[in-house]
Amino acid sequence: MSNNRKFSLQALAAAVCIAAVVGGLAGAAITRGCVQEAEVSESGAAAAQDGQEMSAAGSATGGQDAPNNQEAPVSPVTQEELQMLNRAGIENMDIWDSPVYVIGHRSPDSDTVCSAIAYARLLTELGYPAEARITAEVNRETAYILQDAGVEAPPVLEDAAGTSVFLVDHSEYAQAAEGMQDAHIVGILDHHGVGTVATGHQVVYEARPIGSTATIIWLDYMNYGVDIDPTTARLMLGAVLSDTDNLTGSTTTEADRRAVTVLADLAGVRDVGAYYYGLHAEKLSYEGMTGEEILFSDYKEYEASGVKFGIGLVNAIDEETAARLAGQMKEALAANIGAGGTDLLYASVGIRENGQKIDYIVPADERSRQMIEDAFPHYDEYDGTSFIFRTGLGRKTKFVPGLTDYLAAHPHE
Ligand SMILES: [Mn+2]
Repeated sequence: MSNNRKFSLQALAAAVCIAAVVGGLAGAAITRGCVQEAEVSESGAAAAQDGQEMSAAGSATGGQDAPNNQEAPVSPVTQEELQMLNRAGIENMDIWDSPVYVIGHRSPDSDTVCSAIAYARLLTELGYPAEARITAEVNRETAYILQDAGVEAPPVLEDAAGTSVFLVDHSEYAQAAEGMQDAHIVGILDHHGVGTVATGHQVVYEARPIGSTATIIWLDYMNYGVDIDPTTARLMLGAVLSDTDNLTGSTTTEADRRAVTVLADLAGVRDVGAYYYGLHAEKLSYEGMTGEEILFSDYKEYEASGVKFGIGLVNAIDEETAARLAGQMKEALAANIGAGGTDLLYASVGIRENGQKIDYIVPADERSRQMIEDAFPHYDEYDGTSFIFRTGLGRKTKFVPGLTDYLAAHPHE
């Protein structure tokens, strides 16, 4: 009895969480409360008890006007019902064309590719035929994850125009597949800032400030009541570990940590550390690649206050390697500034030493260089090629938000 009650209260708390997520901005604060309630069952139960007292008082007051309301209290939402309600929540997805192509961003990384595969499978299981697509060939790390799981890389979608697409891991036209402006977007699943993609029709739109898109998909599998097969679990595990740098990245949350534990178990991966080492070693190996290939291996473009800027992300094992990679990309940066309309262009080489993140920011030209001087004057060193930030300048957490704020405060004439 008490077990049942605790369970249904958690389901209720989860239902409120979903409502909060659907509620969008206003939901953000509530969601945080929900997670706490769901995690700490005792205080969760206490909080829910308060809720019951409140609703009891509410129905008593309402009862004076409508006596019938005193009878038959509304029963709590069960887990099965919650899953049914979540499924109902995507019923109006406005699909023109089947299958729906689930696709991530340009310069596909492991989260973008594996999330596309995992979410296409989820949609298909839910009765909406979907297929994963990618914008370009997968990188070495992703190829390793796919091969390890025995999965083929999805086909490249050359032109998204006229197709029904579900975006994962981005919501920015500048980062999206060719032709996306003329595609029919049915949904977005993301863990970045809200981008430029806009629709007039209703869409599935789910975003959370957490470590990886794959973690959101893991939550969705549970929310919709769909089992995760071992192969899909292995892909999602690789995606979470990659995007969170083995759960050490600044955007990592308890949700990501729990996802890794559960997905590793489902995938039969006993040594998560060894699995991460395998894919990480592959990622850090830029052997045989040109400066240009390295620069664009994890490259993203942004637009803020009418200024278009691009940042290529690279990881190095130590500072010596970072300086070497920076030098290797310098020429490619200079050759590519202005290509595709970029006003500013950078490479960002990250090193993680003793739990400390160091970033080498390599500007493509004088304007890009001056912008770092202006927007991030707190850099520790400039070695003639790179600005060195010894407390880190993460692309998603500091670099892009900082540059966006600076550009908004200093509109160029
Ligand atoms: Mn991601």
